[in-house]
Amino acid sequence: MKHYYQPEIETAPREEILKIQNEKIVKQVRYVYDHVAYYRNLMDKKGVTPEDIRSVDDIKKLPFLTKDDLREAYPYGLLGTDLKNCVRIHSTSGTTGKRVVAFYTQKDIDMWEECCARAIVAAGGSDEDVCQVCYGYGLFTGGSGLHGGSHKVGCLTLPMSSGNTDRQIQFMMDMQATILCCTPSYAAYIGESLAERGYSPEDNKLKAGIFGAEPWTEEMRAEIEKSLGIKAYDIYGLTETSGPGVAFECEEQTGMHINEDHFYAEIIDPDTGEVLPEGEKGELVFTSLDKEGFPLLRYRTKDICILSREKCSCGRTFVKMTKPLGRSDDMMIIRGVNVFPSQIETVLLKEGYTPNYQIVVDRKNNTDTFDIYVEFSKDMFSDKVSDMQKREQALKAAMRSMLGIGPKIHLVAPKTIQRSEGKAVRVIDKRKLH
Ligand code: DLL
Repeated sequence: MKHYYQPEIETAPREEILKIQNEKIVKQVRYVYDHVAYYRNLMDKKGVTPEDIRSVDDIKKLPFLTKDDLREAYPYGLLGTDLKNCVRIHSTSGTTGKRVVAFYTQKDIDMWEECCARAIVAAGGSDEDVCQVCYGYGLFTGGSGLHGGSHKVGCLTLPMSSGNTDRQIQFMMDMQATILCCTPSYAAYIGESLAERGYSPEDNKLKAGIFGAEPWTEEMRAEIEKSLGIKAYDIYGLTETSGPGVAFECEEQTGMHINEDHFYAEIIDPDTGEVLPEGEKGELVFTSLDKEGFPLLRYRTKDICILSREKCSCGRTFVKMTKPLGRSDDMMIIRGVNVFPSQIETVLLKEGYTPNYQIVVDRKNNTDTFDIYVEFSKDMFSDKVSDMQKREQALKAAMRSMLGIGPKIHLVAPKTIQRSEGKAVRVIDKRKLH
């Protein structure tokens, strides 16, 4: 038996979804033009009027918004309604200049929470479930978003926020949590901590996890599923569009369905801005179709992915996006070679290492240095130096064959790399500080 939170829309025929999108975009562009002077100026400069937008096919005529626009318009320049109609803000971390502040009306919050409720139900959630939310609460959108979704589904909600792993485990066991929501790196840490306390995966009542907010590989999924004894589902979103729940995974676990009745997705060539045909890899761009407080049109996410409309066995008809395959600003260029952190994670986990690693890039004597620190597991340890050196050489060779360049590998003792309770810091690029 299949479960949906809003079956009429989640499984609607494509023509019906398109009809809803076409109706919404006409209204939304008019709304933004009338309420957001910053965007009106961009449209005027491009010579586009609201009358030019008659369907989603016309979206490509609209100007893009980027993080630079958000910075320039900070804090109120992209607000879509009077502040008195807004009931909340959320914000991303970062230094003041880079901070993104998004505004929400009550209608925006309801829509966002419904999107998260769809994700929870797609992961098998219902009012029978106990949903432990250990994304951070506060300015970060993760805690509030999944919390609101959990309420809508009717789960018993454990509003844990992030951190204090002992307490997380105590509540997980005592309250018999069945669904876990947090970043994948924190899920891996919880799995590790449970094992350390002598629990096996069967000892918890968890059945599913809803993990996102940072990149994670299929190898990491397998590791988490094993250590917690659950199915691990991906969830995607960003503060600029609302937060988690813009897209979510179903039982097929082959990409995330985008909530297309609220968000219109395009893939563009990040260099030219041209819209790419379906199936091609490029930068994801979102147009929110019905937001009031912070109604961004054609927002460039910098996330690189591929869209697919292939029929999904779950019955949902929403387009699917792959996991972000990196961000256009996440890619490192080391000695001229493009390197994505996800490639490194894939090699480490395939070679039997734990997901506890850190990548350090620096520049010395005009040459890039490239170091990977990774913990060896207890059973890998040998007190013979030559054994450990052999391991480092083998891992370096595996990296070289994946990346095209060989990093210096440092095998470090278990527990020496700092664990993350929210988004993990995987890369330290010291070159940027110069
Ligand atoms: O991370 C919202 C969120 C909270 C999503 C909880 C999922 C779960 P921001 O802090 O604004 O919002 O960061 C947004 O995080 O542009 C992606 O680069 C990255 N990201 C989010 N979800 C995923 C994911 C939240 N599932 C930025 N996989 C986005 C990979 C993700 N990257």
